[in-house]
Amino acid sequence: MQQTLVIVKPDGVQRQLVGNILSRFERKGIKVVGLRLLSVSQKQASTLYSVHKGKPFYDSLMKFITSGPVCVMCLEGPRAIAVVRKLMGKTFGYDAEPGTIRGDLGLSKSFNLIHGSDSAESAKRELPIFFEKSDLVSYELPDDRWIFDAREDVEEAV
Ligand code: 3AN
Repeated sequence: MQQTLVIVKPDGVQRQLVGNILSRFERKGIKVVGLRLLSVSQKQASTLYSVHKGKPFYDSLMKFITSGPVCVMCLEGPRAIAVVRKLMGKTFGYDAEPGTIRGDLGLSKSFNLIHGSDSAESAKRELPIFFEKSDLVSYELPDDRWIFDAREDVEEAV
């Protein structure tokens, strides 16, 4: 099982798309194990986007992510990191495939609705910015055994 960080960015919260976005992950069979609505602090934002420091869009990215409430989630499932990235679609809404979150719901370059960890290392680094271990829950769902065949081999970095 992998855990990954998803953020519905300020544009998604303002446009009341949290439910729509969350339900796509739920329908897929991915489990929500942490969920919070919060305002991102400067410190959290600079840690989250440390890899983009120095890039031309860094300042506007920082301004945007701190501009209003966001919904942060810890999502869990087999191959969750890659699956979430697929459901998100390509970075820019105008470029993202129909059927994906960005492809269906947005057309902007900078207002792109959602962040998702891009690797196991990123997830490991990003989750603690918003969640303590004790914020996350572990639970079984009745459908779990129909969503994923436990005999399947899943090789993944956690
Ligand atoms: P993704 O969110 O698909 O992982 P990244 O990690 O390349 O995309 O970029 C992080 C964020 O930086 C994006 N979500 C987007 O908001 C912003 N961004 C990336 N490239 C650009 C760009 N060329 N112009 C404006 N914003 C950008």
